[in-house]
Amino acid sequence: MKLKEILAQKVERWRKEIAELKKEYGDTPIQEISVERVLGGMRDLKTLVCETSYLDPMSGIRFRGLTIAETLARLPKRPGNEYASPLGFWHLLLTGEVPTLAEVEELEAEFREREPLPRYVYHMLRDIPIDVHPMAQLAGAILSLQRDSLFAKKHEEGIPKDQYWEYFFEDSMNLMAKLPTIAANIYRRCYKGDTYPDPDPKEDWAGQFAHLMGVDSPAYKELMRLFLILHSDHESGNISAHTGHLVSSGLADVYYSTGAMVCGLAGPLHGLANEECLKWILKMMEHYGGTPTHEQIEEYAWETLNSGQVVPGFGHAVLRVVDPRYTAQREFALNHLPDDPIFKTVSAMLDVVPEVLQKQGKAKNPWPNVDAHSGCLQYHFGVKEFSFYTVLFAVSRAIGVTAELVYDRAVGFPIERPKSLTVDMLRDLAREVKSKTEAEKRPSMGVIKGGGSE
Ligand code: CMX
Repeated sequence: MKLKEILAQKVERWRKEIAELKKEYGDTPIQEISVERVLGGMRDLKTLVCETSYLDPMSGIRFRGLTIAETLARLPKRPGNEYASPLGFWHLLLTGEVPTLAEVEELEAEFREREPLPRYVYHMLRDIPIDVHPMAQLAGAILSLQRDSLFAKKHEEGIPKDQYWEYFFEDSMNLMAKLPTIAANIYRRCYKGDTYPDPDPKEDWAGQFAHLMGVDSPAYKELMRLFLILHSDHESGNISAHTGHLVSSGLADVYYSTGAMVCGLAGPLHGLANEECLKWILKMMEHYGGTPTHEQIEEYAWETLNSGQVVPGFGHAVLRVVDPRYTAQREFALNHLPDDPIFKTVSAMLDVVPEVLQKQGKAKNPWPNVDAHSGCLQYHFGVKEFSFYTVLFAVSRAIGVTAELVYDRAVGFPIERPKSLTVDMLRDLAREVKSKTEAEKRPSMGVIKGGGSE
């Protein structure tokens, strides 16, 4: 069955589920908010709904209830391939169902039809100075495609609200089909002498991306499949996913929302950490003249911390264990590049850096995250241009974000509009609540019979 038809069958049930939840528990409080949470980036506040994935602090990400290992095992693969196509994975995120190989191939064919870029996008990319960061180029190219948004057009014509999701879905299909071509175009223009391989109709979506970048080794295409699945979705509170969700809540279409998501991902504490981490490793290797010893990594990590910087690739706002996305990439490396010197350094960092961070005593999570590993794999296959790494992350994150956007419009989530207070108001409110709570806790003064005052 076609993906859109499967979705159409689900939408009614999703709407009913939300309506029932609201009716039955709408005014039930589920959490208290402390001042620390308000000042601390809203950590742990349960204020978002995300159906595509859930992040458990101790066991990591689950996509539609499946761990990474279960996801990789259950998605159908082309015969001879090590990893499944990310398009089958997109189907899973969108619908909650594992597709058949035939359904994935149908989606691949539909993407191929929607793949060609309008000429003006090529022209726009040609005119951007080559030293504009590839993430800014990517955001610009995505925004330029907004011209063709079906949702924006239909909304202007006045379609009813219950049809919004259909055009969010169509826009997502069109954008996702074009993203590898846009990203590869940025890569070839910035780093590969402005030369471009022709698309190969036999490739799947991920293989085509690698091919258009000019990296045709079968192992790299497998890495691309794995990478694009792993980086896609991490529930909806992270900066990039949340930005996409927030922007679309005002009914900005998929192009605006995904462009905003890309901008959110571009910060060094978020997606750009993959670029930062490999830079950190290579600088350390250069500093010590080769693969560093454990003692040298320890020294270098302390130098970084003592100069007031973070060790990129370590720590996480939610996770409290080694990121399973790191582990999945490590398994790939053990299979495909066990002797790579950068991989050996990444492995040694796992032995050393968490202990250093624990000794420093600031980071709540000293373990490596996804970004500690991804750069080393790209570098191994000749993709040595760090500034491009977050673009790869962004193409993957679009898989998760577009799936969330379609769901958001299907169930008709309203505009997001939390309340803000001034510092004085927050202090006054906190003072009032604190004195009330303390008064309630104080033991009541019993009346002493026959005593003095009443
Ligand atoms: N190196 C040094 N210090 C770190 C650290 C690290 N890797 N991770 C956390 N800390 C510090 C924080 O900077 C913070 O210090 P201050 O109190 O001086 O502000 C303190 O430890 C407490 O932070 P936390 O509650 O443990 O972590 P946060 O939720 O505030 O931040 C994150 C999470 C990811 C931004 C942080 O761990 C970090 O900066 N890591 C390095 C950058 C990185 O790898 N980012 C990628 C994350 C994955 C992704 O989103 O792509």
